[in-house]
Amino acid sequence: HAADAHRTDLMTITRFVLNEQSKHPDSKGDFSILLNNIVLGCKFVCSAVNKAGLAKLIGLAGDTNVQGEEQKKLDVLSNEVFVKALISSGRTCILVSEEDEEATFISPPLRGKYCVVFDPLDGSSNIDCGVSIGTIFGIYLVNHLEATIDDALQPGKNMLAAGYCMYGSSCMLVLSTGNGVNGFTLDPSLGEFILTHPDIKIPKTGKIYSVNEGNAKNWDGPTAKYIENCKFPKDGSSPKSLRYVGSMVADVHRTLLYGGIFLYPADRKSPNGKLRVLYEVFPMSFLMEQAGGQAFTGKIRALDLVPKKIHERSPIFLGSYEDVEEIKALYAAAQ
Ligand code: AHM
Ligand code: MG
Repeated sequence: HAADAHRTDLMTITRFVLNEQSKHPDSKGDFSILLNNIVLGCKFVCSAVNKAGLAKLIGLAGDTNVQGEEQKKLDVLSNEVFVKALISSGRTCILVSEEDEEATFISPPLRGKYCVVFDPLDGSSNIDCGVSIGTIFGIYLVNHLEATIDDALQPGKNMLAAGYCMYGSSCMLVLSTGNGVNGFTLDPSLGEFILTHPDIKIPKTGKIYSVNEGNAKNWDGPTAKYIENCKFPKDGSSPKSLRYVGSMVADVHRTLLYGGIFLYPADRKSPNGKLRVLYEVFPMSFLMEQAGGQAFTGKIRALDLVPKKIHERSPIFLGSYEDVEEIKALYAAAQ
């Protein structure tokens, strides 16, 4: 009968977050309002991504529309939708987007207490071939009135919530408000995200590693050794499988559900790796820890990083607890 309840007693993401918030007696619903606006942005991007192939076919993308203005690229369009939805929520004070060089400070009367860091459309090189892409976001609380850039440069462990939305064969939003990880699937006929993956826990170890091996010639010793062990295990276990989409959201989502490890290490050409601390490394690390996994930079726990610049990068190793332990041991031994 549990399955039946599932089908008729729909736990939407809004209801879920309101439930969680009712546990905090002083909550005034600000977080739910903020989240609703993020959800709106995700629904918009989902619909735009689904139409992207069609739009191309009938000659819309990159073309001029009836007003004579050029059609916006999907990542630019997504960013505008998120920025406007977030500002209009009246609950934000600082926005940091991968698409905007500078942070946006919101002034009264629309100023609120949340700082939101986000990548509106990550993995954009995958748009034109229809491979999964996603949105990543993190939320901080700012407790004082005059927000400064330092309020966006907090360590990841201070995040109040983090999540991503994956635009794949289905549209899925994965969220943590610091109390475990839950996954919601968009029911397109209802336009609602429904709880389908309650309390996600990542397996302790996994059989998959996920990395861009094309960079191998520039890797450092511990990364190279770890990948060598994945392929030629010394302890008699079976080799791991390699899966790499090249969309962080898709690669991390699979890692979260199936277990294993995702790596974007440093290499000689990019000593800080590729991925951005604020809106890629931190939210994904937060989710991993909340699901029982780990996230490591090659030096420290990823969530302990204190970024100095909003678009800073860091190497990242995240996934199943035991798999990340192994790479930590290799880096410790190389010290
Ligand atoms: P983007 O922000 O330009 O889309 O780049 C970020 C993406 C991540 O989604 C993905 O993990 C990574 O870049 C893949 O990089 P690479 O092509 O170097 O393997
Ligand atoms: Mg990105």
